[in-house]
Amino acid sequence: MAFTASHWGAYELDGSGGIRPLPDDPAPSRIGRGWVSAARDASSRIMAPVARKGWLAGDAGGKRGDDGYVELDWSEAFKLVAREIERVRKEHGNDAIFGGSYGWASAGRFHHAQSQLRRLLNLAGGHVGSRETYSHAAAEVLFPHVIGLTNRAFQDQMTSLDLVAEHCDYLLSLGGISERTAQIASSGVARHDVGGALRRLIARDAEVLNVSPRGTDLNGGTWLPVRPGADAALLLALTYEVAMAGAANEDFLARYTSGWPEWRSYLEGRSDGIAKSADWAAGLCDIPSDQIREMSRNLVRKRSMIAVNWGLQRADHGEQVLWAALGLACVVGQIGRPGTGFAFGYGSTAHVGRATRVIDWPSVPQGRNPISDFIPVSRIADMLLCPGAAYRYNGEVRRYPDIRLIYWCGGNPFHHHQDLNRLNAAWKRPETIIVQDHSWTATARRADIVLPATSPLERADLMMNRRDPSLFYMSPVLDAPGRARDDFDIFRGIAAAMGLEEAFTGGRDAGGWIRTLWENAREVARAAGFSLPDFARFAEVGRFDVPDAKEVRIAFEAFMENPEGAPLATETGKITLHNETLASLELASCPGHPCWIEPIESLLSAKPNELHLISGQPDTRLHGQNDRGPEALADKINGREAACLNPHAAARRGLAEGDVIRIWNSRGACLAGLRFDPLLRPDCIALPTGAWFDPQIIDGEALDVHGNPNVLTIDQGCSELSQGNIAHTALVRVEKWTRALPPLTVDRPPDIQRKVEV
Ligand SMILES: Nc1nc2c(c(=O)[nH]1)N[C@H]1C(S)=C(S)[C@@H](COP(=O)(O)OP(=O)(O)OC[C@H]3O[C@@H](n4cnc5c(=O)[nH]c(N)nc54)[C@H](O)[C@@H]3O)O[C@H]1N2
Ligand SMILES: Nc1nc2c(c(=O)[nH]1)N[C@H]1C(S)=C(S)[C@@H](COP(=O)(O)OP(=O)(O)OC[C@H]3O[C@@H](n4cnc5c(=O)[nH]c(N)nc54)[C@H](O)[C@@H]3O)O[C@H]1N2
Ligand SMILES: [Mo]
Repeated sequence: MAFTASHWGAYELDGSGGIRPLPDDPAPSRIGRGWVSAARDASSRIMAPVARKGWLAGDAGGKRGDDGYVELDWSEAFKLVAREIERVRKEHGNDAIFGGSYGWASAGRFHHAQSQLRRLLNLAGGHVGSRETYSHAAAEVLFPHVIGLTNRAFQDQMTSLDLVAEHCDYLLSLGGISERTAQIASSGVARHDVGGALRRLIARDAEVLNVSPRGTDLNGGTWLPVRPGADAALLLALTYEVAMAGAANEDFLARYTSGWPEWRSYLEGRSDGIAKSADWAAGLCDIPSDQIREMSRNLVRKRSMIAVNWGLQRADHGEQVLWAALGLACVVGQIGRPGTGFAFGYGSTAHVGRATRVIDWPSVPQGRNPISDFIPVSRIADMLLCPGAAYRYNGEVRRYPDIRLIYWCGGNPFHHHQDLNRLNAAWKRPETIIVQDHSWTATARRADIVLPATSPLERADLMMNRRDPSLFYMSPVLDAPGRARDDFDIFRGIAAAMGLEEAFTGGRDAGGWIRTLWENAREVARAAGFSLPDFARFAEVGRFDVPDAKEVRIAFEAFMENPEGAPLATETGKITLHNETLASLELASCPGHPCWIEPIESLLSAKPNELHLISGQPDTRLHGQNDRGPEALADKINGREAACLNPHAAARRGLAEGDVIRIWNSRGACLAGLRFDPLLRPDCIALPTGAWFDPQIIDGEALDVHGNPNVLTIDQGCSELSQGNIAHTALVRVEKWTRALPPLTVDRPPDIQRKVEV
């Protein structure tokens, strides 16, 4: 059997150019339905290497996004890129090259776009990189301080959802546990089983609370429509009420935590005169105080799990909600038992809380980056706009580098970044921008040199995900379109033009690398106690399932069993509820214990008619990927991304389902199609991410005519600690669009001149 794989699932080849979901995947993702057609869509695929006309003529970047291209031969493209990298190195040094290149690229182990890019740039003297992710930067920076674990290590030991399904009686879920987001797992997924665990839990008559502005964030249970951005207030009040009722688990707190007295003193209002009671929180989080008190009793009385999704910390002061939820779980004192305690990210991807062995499969060696400079990943526009400026990050004062050349491969900043109009201005500043992608994304349309990569459907590879027990040999499904080449081949050509070919390839072609990775994987398997077939056999059968892969886990288990012998790597060896290191930084945006800080924008300070924007992950695609495929297109209204609004909120504004609406604030405006959703707070609007950014000037105003929420979001770090993005913190207004509907431009390639001339 032949297979292929993606971040949203693994597939069998049907033998006639198509794919079908695995027969043993209980809930295949809808994203896969749009995949092959999106890859075949000639109007959105990059067919040949091109260079921007204005850039060739020496313009300074001002016309990026608004210029034509000329086609190049591959050999010319290689020379041009090599020459640019060498010029910038010589004139400005390697710390003027940005190779952070954040993004999800595709799932294969060998053709991993960022690994290939970094392998080349590292050989060429290095590059400025980036730290953390857009997914959960606040957690990545906070967790090492307060639990002594990286987010990755914590995820690896996350209490198994199976145990929650079996043992938990009271699931307090903040932001829900959604099968929409559980369609995805970075590096590939063979089974979608989050929904099954939830159904088993609900069938046991466990009480399940979906604390979220959207009722659809959890399938089943009771919906508590919290005011977005105010969950931290709810969590502080729950903690306060548990403590005031004399129900805090003092043994647990003494044995496993430090700093409870200081935090308690804040909760009681000794530092600021405000007791963080249910009565105080009700007005903030919009959940009645009686209900908060009842919840506080249930958390203690029942076997309870407090689960926070990733989205909650993608917000202003995102650290607080996480730390407060962890603190509450400590005060309740059920961490370390099966199915109870604290969890982060159930449902945010398919693998969080999955009860399978974690095995570290080999990957492409990236080499060593001689340049140590980096930025927190979402500070990209700040970096480009303010070279040399000082900023704070995780206890340091740092300065932004002066970037002259950007190389982006496998990511789409004009999808993922906030305040895209600001990024658009910042993006004009570097001397040269090189983008390598398979599709004409908004980022590719804003590059000076664009190199066409193959998509994973057009090459062989391996799916080996450390959190998934099924391994696949990925067979090509389609021929590469136009003159597209795989990333490895492109970098090999550039490396050759720089005299680095042998060092880059290590003497192997792509097939040789894939075979080598497999041989290394066989070693890993041997050490793990089982054997993998030889390469020829694996390529033939296409799939291997790790034997006895089931492994249920309880977070913090070793520490709980032996807090002195297996202390956490925090300042006290315990979970810190007050943290001296953080307190000593004296950051108003992230003090030394979990606290309430009103977000920069929220419904608490909104003007009449303003709505809170929820720009979560799209159901029909992965971010911007497959947006030109049929599954995503069929979901649009009049070709515009669909925004959901409560029918009452729509009626008050004279809006009907199917209308095209304009959503705007001081940062920007976009069009969207209107869909009704009664399970959404009436003061919120939900516009998923991922519609390809299509900014146009309409009657003198900048308008994204397609429906990308990132023209509306705020480009600011969530604190001076983590500097994570705050995508979920934004207010907007909405009105009916009554003027002529501007046609999209992202449905066709930019203007390309087929003349070969450099
Ligand atoms: N408003 C708002 N914004 C958000 C979020 C939010 O919640 N709200 N979420 C954020 C989060 S969590 C994330 S992770 C980011 C995601 O942001 P990104 O990861 O940047 O989004 P993708 O669309 O997945 O971009 C991957 C790109 O890689 C390309 N690609 C795929 N395969 C290959 C390959 O083999 N080679 C090459 N060269 N290219 C390839 C794809 O065509 C695509 O353009 O968005 C963030 N942005
Ligand atoms: N289908 C699909 N699945 C995906 C992805 C995709 O692109 N498509 N992307 C993947 C990636 S990269 C990531 S990082 C994960 C992200 O996974 P999540 O972060 O869990 O997903 P989001 O959709 O950003 O947010 C989930 C829900 O949080 C709720 N929410 C927003 N703000 C608040 C708040 O203030 N309080 C409360 N209580 N709830 C709030 C919203 O109602 C939203 O529906 O998803 C992954 N899964
Ligand atoms: Mo993400």
